[in-house]
Formats: sequence, C-alpha cells, structure tokens
Amino acid sequence: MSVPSLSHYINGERVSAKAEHASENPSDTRDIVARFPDGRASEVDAAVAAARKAFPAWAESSPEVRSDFLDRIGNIILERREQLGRLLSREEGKTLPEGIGEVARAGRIFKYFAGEALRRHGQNLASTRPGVDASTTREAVGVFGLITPWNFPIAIPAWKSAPALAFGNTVVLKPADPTPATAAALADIIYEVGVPPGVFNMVFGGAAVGEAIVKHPGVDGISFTGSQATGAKVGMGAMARQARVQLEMGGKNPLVVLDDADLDRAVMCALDGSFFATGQRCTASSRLIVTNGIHDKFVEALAAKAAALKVGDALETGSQVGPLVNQVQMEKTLSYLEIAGKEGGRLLTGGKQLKLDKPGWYVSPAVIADTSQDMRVNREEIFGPVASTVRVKNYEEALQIANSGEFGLSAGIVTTSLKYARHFQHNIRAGMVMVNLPTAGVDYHVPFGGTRRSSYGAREQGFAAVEFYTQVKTAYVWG
Ligand code: UN1
Repeated sequence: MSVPSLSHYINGERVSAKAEHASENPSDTRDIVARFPDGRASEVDAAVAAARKAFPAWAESSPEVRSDFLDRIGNIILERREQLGRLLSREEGKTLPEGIGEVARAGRIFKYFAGEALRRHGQNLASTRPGVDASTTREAVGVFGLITPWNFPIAIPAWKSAPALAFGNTVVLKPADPTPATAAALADIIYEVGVPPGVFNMVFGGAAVGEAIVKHPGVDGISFTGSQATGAKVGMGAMARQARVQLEMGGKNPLVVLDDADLDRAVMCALDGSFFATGQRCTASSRLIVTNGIHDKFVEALAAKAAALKVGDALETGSQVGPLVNQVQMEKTLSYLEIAGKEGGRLLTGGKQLKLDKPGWYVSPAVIADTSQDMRVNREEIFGPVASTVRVKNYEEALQIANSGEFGLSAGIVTTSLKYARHFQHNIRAGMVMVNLPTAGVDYHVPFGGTRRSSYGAREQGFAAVEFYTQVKTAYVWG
C-alpha cells in the first residue's frame, strides 16, 4: 500500500510541501500511516491571511448556512465512523472501539454546534434610564488559532473548530505531530462539504508553527490543549499581545474510593479511568485514594483485573489496551515506574514493556500500591497506563489528599453515601466531579475544563463554548 503524503490546507487548497516527517502506527512501527510536512512561519502567514480574508463573509452569512455545513460535516463523520475510527486507532493506538467511539463523538459535536449556530445568545434588558433599551448580542471574534493534542486527534479538533465556525469565526488549526492523518481526514471532510476557502485552514508542524500562530497579530484568539509546560508558554505569548486564550492542560485526577463503595463499581471506575485509552487522557484517574476498610480488597481486585487486560494491537479484535503513542511516551511511562519504585511504591502488576509479535510501544497496565501524595508519581502527570493507590483513614483525609497538588481537572468518588458524595461534589477543587463514574469520559454538550494548573480561560464545549468563541456587544437605544 502506498503511503499518503499529506498537505497543508490553506485557502481551500491542498498546499504540498516536502514531507519531512512520518506518522507511524504505534501498534506496529513498520507500518507508516502517512508522510507529512513541517510547516514554516510563511505557511502560517498564508493561512492566517486566508482566514482573515474569509472572515467577514463567513461571520455575516446566515447562521443557517453555517448550521447546514456543520450538520453535513457531522453526518459524514458519523457515516464514516468505522473507516475513520480505523485510521485513528492505527495512527494513535487507542483500541478500535475507542477509536470509533471518538469519531462518533466528533460527529456529534459538529451536529450539536449545527444547532448552536442558530441559537441567539443575546439578552434584552431594561435600562435604568426611561425610554432606553439595553441589549447584548454576541458577535464573531475573528480568526482562531487552534492547537490540538494527539490523544484525541479528531474529537479535540472538532470541539474547538465546530464552535469557532458555528459562531462565524474562521480557523487555523495546528494538529499534533503524531496524528496528522486523522486531522487531515477531518480537513478533507470540511472541504468536501464545500466550506468556503479560507474558513478552515490547517498547517502541520511542531513548536515553531504553534509559536508562529500564537504570536501572529492576525490571530484573535487561541485555544490550546496539551501539556502544562507548553500551555504556560502559549498563555504568555497570547497575553503579550492581548489575544484571547483558553488553555486545557494536564490533570492528576483523584478517584476516591470509600469503605461503603460497591466494590465492582469502584474497580470498574478505576480500570476505565486509569487504563482505557492507555491512560493517555488528561482526565485519567491516576491517584486512587482508598479508605482503610476497603483498601486491601479493592487493591487486590483492581490488580487482578488490570493483569487480565489484554494489551495488544489497537486494530486487533479483543485488544483492551493499545500501545503508547510513541517511544517518547513509552519511555516516560517506564521512567515514572522506576521513580515510583525508588520512592517506595510497591508495584503490584504490570509496568513492563511488552514484546509482542510486532514492534510497538506496549506497556502492561501498572498498579502501584503504598504510595503517598508527596511522591512524584502522585504529583506529575504520567500520561500512561499507571495507577497508584494511596491508603487513607477516612473521607476527610481522602478529600484533603484529593485536593492536594497543582492540578484540578476531574475528580471522582465512589460511595453509596449521599452525604459524602454531596460533600465531595461541593468541596473538591476540580472543574469536573464524577460520582460513581470514572474521571474520564465526558459528554460533548456540557462544559469541560478544570481549575488551577489544569485550565485557563473560558470552559470548552456545550453552552460554555459560546463564551470563548464570541464577543459581547452591549447596545443602548433611545428612540
Ligand atoms: C474524556 O475524558 O472523555 O486531552 C475527554 C484530554 C481531554 C479530553 C478528555 N482534553 O484528554
């Protein structure tokens, strides 16, 4: 099979450039998914110029026009979910059911925002002055630079570009390096439905392209999902020129398991949150905080289930955990396992590089017991299939530990007690709280985001997206 060479999308055209990089299948690195170019600042300039030129007509188009485009994009994504899911899983390494599920989510996101495009988001208010009307309208902002990660290579580009486009903005997307083919498939669909040239542009590349977008005076807003370190730089760069900015960064999400929890439910939540998508989710449960009475039973049951998970080629039927996305992520995961060992953690299962019948970045799901909050494994985001457990006396101690650390994205509690569930919901310092549910796996029509070092700026998704992708105009009228 010939390997496709991907092109940037600028002004409705495929712009080819020397394909300097290859995207590899992490399940079998002999398989090259695509070759793709490394963008330059000049390509970012051209993409921003195209997006600026397209902006006025797109912003002024009937919301029905934008709604129809988004609906068609969503329908095509849903129709092709099998094929796109296969491409996603082949390129990113999550299992095929997870890949298809993510594609379906992307399709639904476009369809949701097809509806939102039509909704009026303004308010009418009585002025304090008689005879005066006060009202607000929400207007398109301009050009948005979208910088997206590899772990949700279609859902995150969808959940940033769909609201941007719905509300009349134009877009320059920089997809993540490891997953260019999945992003290119989305761009192809966007153009297939006839979106006008320049409305959606995509430039491949690494940090230099990201930086060029962030610094570009023609970019009005930036939405970023990725690591905390890069996010901090994106934020500084945007603020240096007062561009609006939204950052979604890491998590170190706690899952609290109380004595009164349903054991099976607790194990299911931990297993899903910690190991599905190979632990490569910013919402993954990585700190399992367990009270004394259930601790040993829970840890033993979790380790047994984790050991039984079938790690394998993402595209093979029966695989439950795919590989890490690349060698860098695999080595990072293994290095944290070593650190955990040195810090006194007790590895109960997994944590080994697996040599299957093909070259891939496989690591067996790891459960590390007897860890404490001050250990690096409980403070730094690993982004791999690693769960550590912390034993606590009671709910109060569990809450205090769950609230420790720099991040505050998602947090979960497994309990049958309404009192503790409710208290946790109100007192956990996190943007999302899950009761008897895994910390990962979110709906597409409700706000997404965290507190502290996890997020910055407006929430994403659902009705919250209107905040970021529009600007408010307040009108006073006397007459
Ligand atoms: C989910 O848990 O369903 O990058 C979504 C991430 C998040 C998305 C998680 N922004 O992992």
